[in-house]
Amino acid sequence: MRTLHQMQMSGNCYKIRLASRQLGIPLALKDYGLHDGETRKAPFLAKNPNGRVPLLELDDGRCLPESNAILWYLAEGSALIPKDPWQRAQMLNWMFFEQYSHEPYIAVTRFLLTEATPEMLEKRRASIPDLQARGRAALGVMDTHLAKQEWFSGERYGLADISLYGYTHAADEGGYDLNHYPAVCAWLERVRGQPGHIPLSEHW
Ligand SMILES: N[C@@H](CCC(=O)N[C@@H](CS)C(=O)NCC(=O)O)C(=O)O
Repeated sequence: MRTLHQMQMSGNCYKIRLASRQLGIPLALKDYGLHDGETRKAPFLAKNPNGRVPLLELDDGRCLPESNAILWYLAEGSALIPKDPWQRAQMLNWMFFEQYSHEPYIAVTRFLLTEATPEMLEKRRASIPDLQARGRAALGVMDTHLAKQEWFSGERYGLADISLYGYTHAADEGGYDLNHYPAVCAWLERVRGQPGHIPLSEHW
């Protein structure tokens, strides 16, 4: 069985657990602690020189890092990826947006405010207002899009929704007030209502 190297509280890892559950793809989970440094030691670096989870390890030993690449690999050929080339490109557009304009702010503020050690928090405390301003800008972009359309690409739920849900649903933990983004709130409810949806806390 394929193994997901993961941290339970990571939104990037949650994306993979959620998609694999909805795709009916079983995965073995290998857990790492947020602060144990295991992903920066030789055995893990041999699998992913970038030292980060999620990492998908196939039965033949091949390893794939990067949450959105793993999502793409697992969902290939499924209804989570639109068939239409324009909609597929839109899906990628939002998945790149997630990695460049959203996750570095929303995930990082959540990490600093809920998971960082006191030393880490002290070191980065001054950067939090700027990170939050950028995170709010990302939520605003999402809200504008979702006021016009139900899902991020095409007429149905897909990978871009899973990718953006990973950290958006927990944005309040990073100090964001989601009530300012009504279309985002309505979309979060629609995502939660999808068959096979699991919460971030669910482990198996
Ligand atoms: N762009 C990567 C980000 C991966 C990432 O930042 N992973 C964090 C957990 S969310 C991690 O492994 N942190 C441990 C470390 O950096 O040592 C992805 O989407 O998978």
